[in-house]
Amino acid sequence: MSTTPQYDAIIIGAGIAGMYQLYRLRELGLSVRVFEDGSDVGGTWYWNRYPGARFDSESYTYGYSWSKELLQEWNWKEHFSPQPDNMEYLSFVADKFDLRKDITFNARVSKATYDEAANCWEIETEKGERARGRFLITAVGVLSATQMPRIPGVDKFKGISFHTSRWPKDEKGFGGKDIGMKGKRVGVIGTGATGVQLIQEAAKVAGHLTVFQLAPEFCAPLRNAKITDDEQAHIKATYPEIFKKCQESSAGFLHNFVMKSVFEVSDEEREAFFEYLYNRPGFEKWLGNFVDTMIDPKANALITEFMARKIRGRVKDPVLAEKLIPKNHGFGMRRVPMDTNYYEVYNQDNVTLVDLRETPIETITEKGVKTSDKEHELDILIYATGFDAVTGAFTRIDITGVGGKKLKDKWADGPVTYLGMGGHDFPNFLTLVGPHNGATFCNIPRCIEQNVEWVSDLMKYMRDKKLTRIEPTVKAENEWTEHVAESAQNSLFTKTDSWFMGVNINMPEKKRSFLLYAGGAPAYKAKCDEVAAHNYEGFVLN
Ligand code: NA7
Repeated sequence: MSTTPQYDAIIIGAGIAGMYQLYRLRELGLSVRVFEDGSDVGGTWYWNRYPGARFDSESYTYGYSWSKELLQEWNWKEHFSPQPDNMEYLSFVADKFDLRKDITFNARVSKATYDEAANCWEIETEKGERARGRFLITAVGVLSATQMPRIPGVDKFKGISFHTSRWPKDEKGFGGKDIGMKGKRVGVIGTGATGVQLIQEAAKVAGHLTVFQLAPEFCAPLRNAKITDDEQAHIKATYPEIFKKCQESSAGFLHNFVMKSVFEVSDEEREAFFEYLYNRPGFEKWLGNFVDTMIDPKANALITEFMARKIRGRVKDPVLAEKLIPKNHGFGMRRVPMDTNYYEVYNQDNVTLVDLRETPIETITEKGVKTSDKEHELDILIYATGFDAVTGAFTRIDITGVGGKKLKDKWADGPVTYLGMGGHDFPNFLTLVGPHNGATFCNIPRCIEQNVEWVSDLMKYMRDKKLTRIEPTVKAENEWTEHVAESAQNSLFTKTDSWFMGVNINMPEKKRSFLLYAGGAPAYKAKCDEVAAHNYEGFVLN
């Protein structure tokens, strides 16, 4: 008899999604085991401990909404909470709901195989631990598969060096370790949302900071602030309204697009509104703008020109300013990094921008970075080079479905999914925040809750009806996959290369296809609810 432990459900990942899914399934009385690569809960906030890491979502829209007690007990300290506080919050949740007892830590799942005869999944960790579960629920995150650059010599550098998502832990607290940047020659490769957050902190302490920039992003001011006692009381008193507003917005934020064209207002009104947005906190200047700025290239050109002007106003050296202004995409067509004095760091004497389009990196050396013109000697070299986004966390696990079919092969030309929740030939396999899922373009915890609740309702439905197997039909997944592509065609996201489109300079083999869902969170939820109301239409259940 097999000694492999058997559960009703196995969850991969103990981040925000995995933690809540565990809680909900346990409430249903199911036996659940979570396997987590890290040594604690927290997912994104466990791994990304670099200085400057923080929410770009308003903190009080980011926390879990499902426990009134938790909402009242937890005090967010800042409007855009920093990583150590976020990790502390998730640890507090894990303690409060006693989640850790059902989680195996330091357990990276390397293999998951569907056993047709037994109608269950068997997972195996890198260390060889095995477990079986009727359902396999992935909570592996959208940006968790760390991607190092494909540059010769990455293992040559003799100084301190790592990827931002592998920043060492501060053993005493919830944040990252002080790696001693003070006074040192620090290099950062990558200027995405992560690089921007790190650069603005490193510039405060480094003896000299060298930023290696391939292509700039359009950054916009975060405008963070401490939460006052009065604000705290107001937040706690108005949580239902906050979450209602998020639920009604297109991407789960407090912001919603202005549903009129930028061309319906005068030049003066438009300029005043852009200026107003620029001075507002968070993503409002992106997601609270005129709706056509994200759809119509002419409308987008107006906000793009405004943002470029702002950069020119913030960077003293006009030549440098031009290097920091994206020329290959408009504002908001890629993920907008939120900044706090990012552009101003380039006015400091201790900061140098190396434009890799002019002087490409040839190799990493023992001493630093060799570009086409010189060797930049460094003490510390940080890779802020991003992730194998959205699909990477799946394809790095050897996932095998019916008849030996591999998920990696199924997604070779881009993901094919039903509701971003799984696909044909992979029964009882449910992908929280998977590719094509509404939660991928969302204030993520808001949509994670929708995903988890939908899966939990499904589990209850199947148990009540004594059903044990669920699998999407080919028709349903093809229709959804087409719908995902169509929803993106109306937006400007598809008109530029970004991780939204599966484009990664370090992964030329990855096919260009839209990995997210651009139809909006309310439409996604409505579709999921409709599917459930029609006895999980599009799935075969037995
Ligand atoms: P991103 O947004 O993917 O940014 C990665 C950055 O690293 C980006 O500037 C890349 O330039 C750069 N990069 C990648 N490979 C190289 C090489 N080989 N050489 C030089 N520069 C390179 O990742 P982040 O971690 O910043 O952010 C990910 C998400 O996390 C973010 O959107 C938030 O939602 C949170 P490129 O863009 O290819 O020109």
